Amino acid sequence: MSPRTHVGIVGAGPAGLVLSQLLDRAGIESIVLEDRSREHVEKRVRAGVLEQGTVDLLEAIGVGERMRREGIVHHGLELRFRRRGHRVPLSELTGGRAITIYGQQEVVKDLIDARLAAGQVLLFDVDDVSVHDFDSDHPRIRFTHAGEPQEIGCDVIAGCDGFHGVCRPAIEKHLKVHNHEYPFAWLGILAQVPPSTDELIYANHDRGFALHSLRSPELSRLYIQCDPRDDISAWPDERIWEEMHIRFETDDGWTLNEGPLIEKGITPMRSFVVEPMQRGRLYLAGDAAHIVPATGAKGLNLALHDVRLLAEALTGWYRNGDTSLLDGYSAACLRRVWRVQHFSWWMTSMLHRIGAPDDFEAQLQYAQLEYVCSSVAAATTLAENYVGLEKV
Ligand code: RFL
Ligand code: PHB
Repeated sequence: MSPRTHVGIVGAGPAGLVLSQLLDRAGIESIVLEDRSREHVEKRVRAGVLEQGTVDLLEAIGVGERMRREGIVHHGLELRFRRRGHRVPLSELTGGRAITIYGQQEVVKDLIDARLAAGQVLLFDVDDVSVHDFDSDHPRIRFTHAGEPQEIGCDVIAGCDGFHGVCRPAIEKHLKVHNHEYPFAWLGILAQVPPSTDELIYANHDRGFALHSLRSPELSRLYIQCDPRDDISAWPDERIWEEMHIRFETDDGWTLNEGPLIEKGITPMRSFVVEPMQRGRLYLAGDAAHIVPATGAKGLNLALHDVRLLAEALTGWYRNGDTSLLDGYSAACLRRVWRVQHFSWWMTSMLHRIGAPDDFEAQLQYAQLEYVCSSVAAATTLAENYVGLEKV
């Protein structure tokens, strides 16, 4: 007999771990399967900006304690162009809402600790994961663990295995796929140096976009737009800093602190959505179903919105057999997915340079940036989307 659980969750990223935690609190069992090691998922440097709603959710599920202590709350951000900075007062424009800077790998660490402390089954280093029979009432997940082939029977499979996972490909022939690749990528670094700014700086420059973010009072996180075909070896540390200095430079003598790099990598920019996000008893959540370009800082936040809806839907089904929320899961998620896709595309288009300096596209970008920085209505549009819309 293979072991059984209510919900078989593929992937221990933010989506899979939060789903498991939410289900546990509703008395629904789950097993989480992850193909990488615990050390790998706890060290993977990715997102850093948590919306107010994400912070509230993490607090509500009992994993907010360290985030409250170590997370840094930001009430504004800077748009920098034509060598000048312009502050967007996020909180002032959104009735006091804010963002919190707290690394995704810290969120993942807190969630893994909570899952294991609650005695939940969370298997790392599994291989050959495959999903079966989700068109029936008895879905199964097969995998290998410690060299042994294994199978889990469950009521429902949650595909939380990210963009390169196995769950979406298992149903992709039934889905409509929207894919838009941008002609640029981000080169991201984590540097051991106090941030040169108190608030995030999004810079539009003739040589391309640059972003100054942070992780702590000692750690800076910075990105520059680069060619998606670039190899990281073409970017020695000195070249990266030189380019950053140029793109962030202002007329009022702002300076950029340099320090040793702890991490660097190149990430392509794409917008991707599949519809619907479900097939039979297989439900996709997070990056498995959609990717947004990182300029809006939305991927992790959107992933957690999906699993909140999925947990609510599963809770209704287990409590009273009501399938209405499960049936409407994809449609409910996609409303926010498309809002966030639009915002992320808009931020990306406004800030990245594709053609020549001062060409038609660049002039449109400046017109839009000037508008956002001079009109309360336009600034509010940016602010309310950036901190996260309450209702979509
Ligand atoms: P994840 O985090 O990719 O987790 C999926 C997990 O599934 C595992 N997996 C498998 N497990 C079992 N069997 C298989 N066959 C499997 N295949 C894969 C993987 O190892 C992994 O552990 O997806 P999830 O949970 O949906 O979370 C999504 C977020 O990780 C992602 O959207 C964000 O990181 C995006 N993102 C940002 N989001 C924000 O909200 N704010 C930000 O500031 C932000 N900045 C970023 C970002 C992503 C970036 N990169 C590197 C893509 C900055 C960057 C540079
Ligand atoms: C980050 O801190 O990693 C970060 C911040 C803002 C973004 C994307 C990434 O838009």
